[in-house]
Amino acid sequence: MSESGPSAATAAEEVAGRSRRVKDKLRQWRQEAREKSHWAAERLLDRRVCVGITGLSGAGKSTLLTSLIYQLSHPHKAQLPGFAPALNGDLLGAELKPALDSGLPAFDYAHCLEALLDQPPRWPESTRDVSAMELHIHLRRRRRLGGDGTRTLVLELRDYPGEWLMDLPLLQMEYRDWCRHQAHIIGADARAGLAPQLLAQLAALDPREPADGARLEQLWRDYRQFLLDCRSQRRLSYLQPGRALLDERDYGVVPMLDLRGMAPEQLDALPENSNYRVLAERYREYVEELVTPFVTSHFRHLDRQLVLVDMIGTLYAGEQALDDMRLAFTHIADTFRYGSTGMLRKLWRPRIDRMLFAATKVDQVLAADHDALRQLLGQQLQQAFSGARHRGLPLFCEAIAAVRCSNESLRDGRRMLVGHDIQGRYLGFENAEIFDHLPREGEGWQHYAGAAPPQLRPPAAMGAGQCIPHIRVDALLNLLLGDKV
Ligand SMILES: Nc1nc2c(ncn2[C@@H]2O[C@H](COP(=O)(O)OP(=O)(O)O)[C@@H](O)[C@H]2O)c(=O)[nH]1
Ligand SMILES: [Mg+2]
Repeated sequence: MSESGPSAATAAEEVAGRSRRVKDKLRQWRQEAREKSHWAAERLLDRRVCVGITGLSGAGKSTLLTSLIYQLSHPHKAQLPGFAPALNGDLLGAELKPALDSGLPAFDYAHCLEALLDQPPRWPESTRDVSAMELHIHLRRRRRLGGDGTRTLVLELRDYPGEWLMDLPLLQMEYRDWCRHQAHIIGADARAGLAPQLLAQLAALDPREPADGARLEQLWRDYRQFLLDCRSQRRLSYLQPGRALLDERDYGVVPMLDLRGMAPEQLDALPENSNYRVLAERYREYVEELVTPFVTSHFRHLDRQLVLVDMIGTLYAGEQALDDMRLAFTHIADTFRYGSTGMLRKLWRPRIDRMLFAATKVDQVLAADHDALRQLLGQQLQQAFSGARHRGLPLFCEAIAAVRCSNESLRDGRRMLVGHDIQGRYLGFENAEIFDHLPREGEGWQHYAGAAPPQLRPPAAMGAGQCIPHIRVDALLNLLLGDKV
């Protein structure tokens, strides 16, 4: 006998509800699969390319993205003779769309552009997080037999802090390896004299002793400050953990600088509450919860990688700063090394087929120095990447200004740069000449010491519907997309 009454009705409703949910889920899966296969097909057909844009804070990522999107979306105003579709009149325009697939927040183009075009113009506010967007670039397709058509190239742009890239080497190191790595780096000249007390404390931390929470917290605060000082006072690049420089969360990842005489088995056998085990656990958490997901959900989707470098700032900061930048490049090269070991290999078979480095803000120096800057960047890269069997990954380098803020003028027979400083005051200056080779001896570096060019304000004429002036952004576009258009 079948049941009747309210309870039977509820059961029937429940069954119907469940089947509806199953159907919805199936529909959603089918939709996702369709989108995914559409996405994969686009990629196969060379209609989609995913480009990662990174660089340490202040390298110029947001500004370049804004300029790049603006140039491609306004082909009639842009000056992009080095980018063939623009020169040939085949660049029809571009539309910005959210990168729904990525699950990442959208890049705030509207705000960044508003700042640049404001009266007086401003720089976009600094951001320290990852963002993504899609730029649908519309191109004219010329057919030999006449009757032109159009096609669209989807350029997916993912902007993330270069500080995250600096953490990739952690994937290949256990905590004890990282401690030794840091002891080696911290012992070298570049960091000498910065935080002698803290470094002595980190060396004196006994791995066996029970951890004292308050003390470790203080060490973390001091270590974080040390990293910030390495960046602000010495302009160093290779700083870990990278996220310490981006926010104030308590990551608690500090290196023990003296593990001599302790074999790995001895360290692992220490009690759970010992200094070593507690710090090793925090390190493991940092790597597992932050570095690994960055690679699996984000980094491994990239087809191309653009790294922006403040080469001018680093060069004028001196020899140590430049050496540290090369150290960072070497470790980036390592992560691309063919057959890299351990975690990294399990996580990631890079499909990146092209890697570009660009020195930014070159409008801060005379045009005669632009090429020397590119040469210097090239030399740094060659040294860092030589020996890395990075699957023959092709490297390219450029020197650009996303927004050209200066002009050249001749005064008493000397070339000068003229522009406005951040307060809007008109100024003229000459930069210390850049040579295409680095000084051999320490003394030669005097030439660059303290000669860093001033920070400039974006030019005011842009608001009046003119183009955003730039330097060699078209050449960069060509390296990035020339073979796809
Ligand atoms: N002169 C000049 N300065 C620039 C240029 N691009 C960026 N800057 C400066 O660099 C700062 C940081 O740029 P931003 O794009 O925010 O860097 P991000 O932190 O990498 O996103 C800006 O506030 C400007 O002062 C450029 O093309 N020319
Ligand atoms: Mg930014």
